[in-house]
Amino acid sequence: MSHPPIVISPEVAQALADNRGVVALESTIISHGLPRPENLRVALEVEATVRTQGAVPATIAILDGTVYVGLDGGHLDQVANRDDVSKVSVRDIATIIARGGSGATTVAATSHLAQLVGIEVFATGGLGGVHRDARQSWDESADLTTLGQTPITVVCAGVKSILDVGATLERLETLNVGVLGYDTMSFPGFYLSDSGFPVTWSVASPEEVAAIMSARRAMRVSTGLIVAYPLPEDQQLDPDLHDRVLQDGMRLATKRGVKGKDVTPFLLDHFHRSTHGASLVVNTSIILRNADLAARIAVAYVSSPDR
Ligand code: PSU
Ligand code: MN
Repeated sequence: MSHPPIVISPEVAQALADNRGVVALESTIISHGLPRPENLRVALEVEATVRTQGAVPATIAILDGTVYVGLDGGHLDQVANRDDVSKVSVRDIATIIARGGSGATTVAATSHLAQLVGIEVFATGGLGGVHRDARQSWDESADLTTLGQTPITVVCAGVKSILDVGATLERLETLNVGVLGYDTMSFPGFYLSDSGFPVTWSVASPEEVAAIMSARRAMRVSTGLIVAYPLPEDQQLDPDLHDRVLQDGMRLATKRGVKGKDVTPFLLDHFHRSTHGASLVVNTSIILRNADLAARIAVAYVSSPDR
């Protein structure tokens, strides 16, 4: 290959060298999770939010065979608007690189690449998990198994209600993935503030998360740590609307034979259409809030005395 497969932007490289807070950001959310043109707008706003808290954003994607950690405006525009950007999980990374292809990284692939270059905090919207029909389909996101072997702290609003939340939490326990509720004892349900499932541990400050990260490192606990950050109740999607749209979406997915990695993007798109944009507003607030908290955690972590 004539070019190095990983290019870290000068800003991100400098921040890592100087021990400043860096927050990894995924790109599947941009290419497959949000509609155009809001996707690019949100991607830029998320980066700005991270900067406001004194950290450096590192959005990760693969463009024409090169992994970029830290995207410039042109790169972000390509991820948002090119039609040949595929959804890339860990198992796809090497194939896309070798073929000179382009791909947007999921939570799994972003976590893998982030820890590879030494980034320890990551913000996203929602994780993948165990699908509701998993007993038949065996559909479980590689986000879970990857977090089971990747030391990274992921700030998210739980997993989407399109998934089996209880089964997902059980799998996270089996995989030794840490779960902390941030200012809550309930695991959030993405569009909804409360999934109805409790968490074991709750934290209330970035410093507390940073202390747990340091202790994990000292004890060689090398799995992921989820910081589950719910939307305030007055910002969540109307629960009745949510339940209706979810039922419809799942019926439609079955009827159209949507399978595998297309299921999540299909249901997200269905939500955005059927709620006439209401789910998009909620989705955007979730991502921005998570980016804000992740940046504060990244800054607290690099400043913590026992690191
Ligand atoms: N949840 C969201 N928005 C998303 C995704 C999940 O609210 O865009 C994306 C993330 O990139 C996540 C992926 O890692 O979907 C999970 O897909 P799958 O279920 O195919 O593993
Ligand atoms: Mn799947």
